[in-house]
Amino acid sequence: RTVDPLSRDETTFRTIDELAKTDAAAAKIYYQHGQSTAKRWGGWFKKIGGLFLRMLQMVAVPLIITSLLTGILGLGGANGVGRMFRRTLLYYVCTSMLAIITGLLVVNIIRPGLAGDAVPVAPTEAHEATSLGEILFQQLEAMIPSNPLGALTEPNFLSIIAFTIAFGLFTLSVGGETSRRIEAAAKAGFEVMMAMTTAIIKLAPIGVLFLIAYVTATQGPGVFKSLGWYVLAVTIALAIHACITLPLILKFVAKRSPIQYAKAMSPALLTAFSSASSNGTLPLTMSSVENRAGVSNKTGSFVLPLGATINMDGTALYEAVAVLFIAQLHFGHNLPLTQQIIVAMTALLASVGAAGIPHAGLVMMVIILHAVGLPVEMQGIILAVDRVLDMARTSVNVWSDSCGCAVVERLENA
Ligand code: DAS
Repeated sequence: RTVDPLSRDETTFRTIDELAKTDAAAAKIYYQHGQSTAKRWGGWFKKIGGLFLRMLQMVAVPLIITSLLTGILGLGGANGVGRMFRRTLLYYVCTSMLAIITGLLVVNIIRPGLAGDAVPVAPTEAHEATSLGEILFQQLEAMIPSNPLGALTEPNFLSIIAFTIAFGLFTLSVGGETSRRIEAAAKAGFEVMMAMTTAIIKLAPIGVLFLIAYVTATQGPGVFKSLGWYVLAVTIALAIHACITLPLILKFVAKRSPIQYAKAMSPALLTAFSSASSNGTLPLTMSSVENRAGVSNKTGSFVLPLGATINMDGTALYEAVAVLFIAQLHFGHNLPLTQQIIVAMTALLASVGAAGIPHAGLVMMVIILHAVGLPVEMQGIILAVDRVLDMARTSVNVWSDSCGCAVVERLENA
């Protein structure tokens, strides 16, 4: 034993188990000693890895605003915000909420954050937060910024997303030159923000290295076992949504054969998987939906561009699962139901605000972690597996947009 602070004269030990108990105590002290070293180093890992997360936070707000405005103002050319818009929006909200509920069910059943033997960072007792009504009202209040510019500096993401949507819709209602000017500015801004975000994402491997080192140093290697369960939970939830929920909607609402429709959309779905970018896949999604799935140009050119920006079932589901996983890791227990409702509502808005570019869901994760009071560094652990999950959730995003075309077309012609 190199460090044996409890060593005493051997003769004092009367039985083996007393020796074992002493060994265990010595080992425990050694482990804690090791832990405190790891914690000290972990501090530096956290600081350096945290720089990468701060850069993600830096682009989140301008990316949300330009992406949302570009998506909404893109409707300007189409037939405005009439009945088709309302039906399209209803489909988006319903399918995104179904995706989030599926994600929450799976992550509450599998409980990936508790599956490994990771050391919780801040073990606390599960406690019910304030009443459901208060929670819901707080969320509603958060979406009406008393000072929109102030919301930018907090940042209060829910307010920013809600205000940007309102600004976009009112810009559409004003129309004319004003609308065209703002749309041009939004598009230009979005291009710049995409370039900046892509450049930052290139630093991800370095950020991942330090953040994984931090999480491992502070929570022990058991955290990787949890990570495996997390990937499984996201994959199962995405599969349920893409292979059960959406096909049921296709079959019973759009009256289309899910298998035929999926075959028709396969070029777009495969491209979405490999590129992890809804925006990048959009031209192919539009041509597949029109030329292979037989949806009219009028519907496709309305539902898809907007959907690529604000309808992201895969991302919404992923945000809900990831945040609950982080909470399980952090607190050592599941979030209470009222907090899970905050996660659900924030995940919906975060998926609306997420841009259709690689790792957009990761950038938006910061919002929900803020909303439920979790430290942003905890996000570090899921950075390592974000790329492969991004490919899967982007395919689900595009698959949901494609199904949306069939549903809206059916409702418009019913
Ligand atoms: N990659 C995003 C997309 O293109 C989705 C995400 O990052 O969550 O849809």
